[in-house]
Amino acid sequence: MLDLQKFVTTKYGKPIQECSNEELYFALLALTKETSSEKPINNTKKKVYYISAEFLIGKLLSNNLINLGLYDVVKRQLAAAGKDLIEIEELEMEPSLGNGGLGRLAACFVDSIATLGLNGDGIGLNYHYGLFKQVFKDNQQFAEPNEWITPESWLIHSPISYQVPFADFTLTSELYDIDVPGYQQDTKNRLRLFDLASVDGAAIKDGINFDKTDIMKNLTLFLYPDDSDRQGELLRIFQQYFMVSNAAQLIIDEAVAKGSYLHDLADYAVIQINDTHPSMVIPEMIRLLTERGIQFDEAVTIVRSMTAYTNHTILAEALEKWPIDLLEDAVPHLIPIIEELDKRIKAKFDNPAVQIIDESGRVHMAHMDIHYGFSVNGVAALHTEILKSSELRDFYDIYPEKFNNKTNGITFRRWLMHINPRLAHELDDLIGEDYHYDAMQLEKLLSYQDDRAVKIVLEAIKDHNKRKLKSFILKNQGVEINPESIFDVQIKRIHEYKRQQMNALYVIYKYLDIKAGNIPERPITVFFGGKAAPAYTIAQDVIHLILCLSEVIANDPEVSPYLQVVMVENYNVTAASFLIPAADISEQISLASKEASGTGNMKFMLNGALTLGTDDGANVEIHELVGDDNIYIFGKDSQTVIDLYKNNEYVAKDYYQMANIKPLVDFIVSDDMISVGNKERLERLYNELINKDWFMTLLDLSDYIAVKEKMLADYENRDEWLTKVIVNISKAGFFSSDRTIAQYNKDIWKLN
Ligand code: CJB
Repeated sequence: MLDLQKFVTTKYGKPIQECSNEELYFALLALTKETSSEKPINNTKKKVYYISAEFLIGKLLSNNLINLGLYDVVKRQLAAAGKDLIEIEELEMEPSLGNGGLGRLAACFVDSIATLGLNGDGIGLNYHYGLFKQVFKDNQQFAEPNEWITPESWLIHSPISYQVPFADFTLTSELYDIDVPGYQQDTKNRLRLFDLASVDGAAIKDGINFDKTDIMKNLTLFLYPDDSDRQGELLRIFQQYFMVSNAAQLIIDEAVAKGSYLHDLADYAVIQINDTHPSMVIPEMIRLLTERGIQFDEAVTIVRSMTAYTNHTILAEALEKWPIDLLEDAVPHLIPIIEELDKRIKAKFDNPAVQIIDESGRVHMAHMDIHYGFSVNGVAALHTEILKSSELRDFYDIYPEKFNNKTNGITFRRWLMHINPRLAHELDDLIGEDYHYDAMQLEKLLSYQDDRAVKIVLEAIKDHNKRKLKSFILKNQGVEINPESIFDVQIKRIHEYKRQQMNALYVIYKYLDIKAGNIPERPITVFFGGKAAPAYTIAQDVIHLILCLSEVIANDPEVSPYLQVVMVENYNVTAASFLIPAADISEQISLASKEASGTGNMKFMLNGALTLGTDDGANVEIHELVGDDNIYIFGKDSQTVIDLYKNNEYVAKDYYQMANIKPLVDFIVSDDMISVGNKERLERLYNELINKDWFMTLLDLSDYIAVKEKMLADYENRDEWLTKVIVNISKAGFFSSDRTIAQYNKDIWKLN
């Protein structure tokens, strides 16, 4: 049994009571690293390499303590000495290695791979300033470098290093590992982050602008550096190639060390390509194999039998397509390989839609992945069906056997046990701990759906979590919120297809309704959180709209007691861990067909919030699991939307002219708004909505308002609402990432 007092005294020569929280944080970091360093690395023959530009791992202390079985004892021993683990954990910097769902999914997956005892590492880059830190000023978003790496951290410097060739120079990599101990597992895996020793933060000028030409200094500074110019595009190619060349060299070395003679490489390794950022691993692996004496044809066969591709979006802009001349400037040695791969496809298929290099000389990474990998998967049932029937239809016709669905999932260690310990303990008491290992056991909770006592406890837990969120917001932003209000939460990357602007139009509706004298039964707090890509102007405008609305409402004494809008600054995993357990309403309102899956929707459901959403992504599966009575669905379905696009039939102005909609949209450019905002931004957004509205906000707005009003009314029937909450928690087991990973392994990786 752990004796934390002894550990701390040995380290600092004084007892826990006399240590600062900072000292205790570093003691716990050391203890956790030591404990996981004692675990052997999983070294079974075949291994999966999950290559991803993003790993949004969040703070690791509690998560690792939970997985190592130390959380409760550490918490107890600290408490006995008058110290609070939650306060200590605040001192940990959150790694800034991801942007959104894609990166968070990768983090959940490495946790689940380790937890299932499978041999698999994540491979990515060690971005020093990661995704930018978001700061609000003048009701606008500003981007600052996010300095998260401290001298002592989870990173373990490895002796592994590779040479990575580019057109004009060769770079020498460094490797940093982060241990990934699975939940109650004897072995561990690792997250492996490649870096360059010479990277230098001094290259940054103001905000997140930096000299894009000096690759030695900037290569791993930022995740998704601005690529609106040629130099920026080149930098992204440099980053992606650096990531996959290191990965491919590591994969070969590890396989050879275990006895592979390369012809049998696929018996030792399988690569999961997470979206198209890592796609260059295909030509790079072919290059390395041929360099090692394998014939080109055989190299292609080997690579095809060991690479699988996951598609995470149907938005064309998010699929990498690099002009061949740009690739030539960065990685000329890959060009003959890519051209040969393309030539073979052109010889076989007379269809422009499936070519790797298109007529304008762009290399379609997804197409290369599909032709030269053995598996293509979507991330929710609806998404995979859309890939097969429309987006990737021509590929599906050629390779039906390659297509499969893997509905996303989330790790319950973080998204239940860590962020909502009271709920987890209540579940332990009610249904036992089997669900820790088999999430489907949560269904046992269904038998309590009419249990008054359980409902009272659930309500008290929600109330507690609302108060915790209140302190978090007060501390971070100096804003007071009302814990007695209904918490309505939309947290995700800011993007037009996710339709934060529709939620903002609801807020305007509610504001005007209250002004007209209709006082809500209970106050409502609408939370938004999310970053907008610095080059995505309309997304910045949406943030501006939300921040202006927040100010207008806060300044209006007629409305502010009943309605508040909070835009959480620098939304990240830590903020999510406070927002999700406190939420009553989970906003999942993307335009149907556009959200590949969503994973926030799963986290909210597990923590007892009810979904207000479209039949999109994994919402469809949530809907099926909980039934019509336990979810609030609105809006046009995906087929209708797909047809509207196909026939070019949607005209935003027709909706704008409607009597209930026009005043809401017009409010965006009202004097009230312009007095606190930036006229140009507000007018641009207004014009975008009435003239274009590519993601059909106005199409679903009336229905959205009606269903949200119904939801707010239903909230007042506490007994029925809590029944719905119980049903949602009970049915969340399907969304465990342990289930998802077990399916990847059974159908794709075939490890063990
Ligand atoms: N996704 O976060 C991103 N970034 C991208 O560039 C493309 C997709 C998200 O991936 C998640 C994990 O699969 C999905 O749940 C989500 O719908 C998708 O937007």
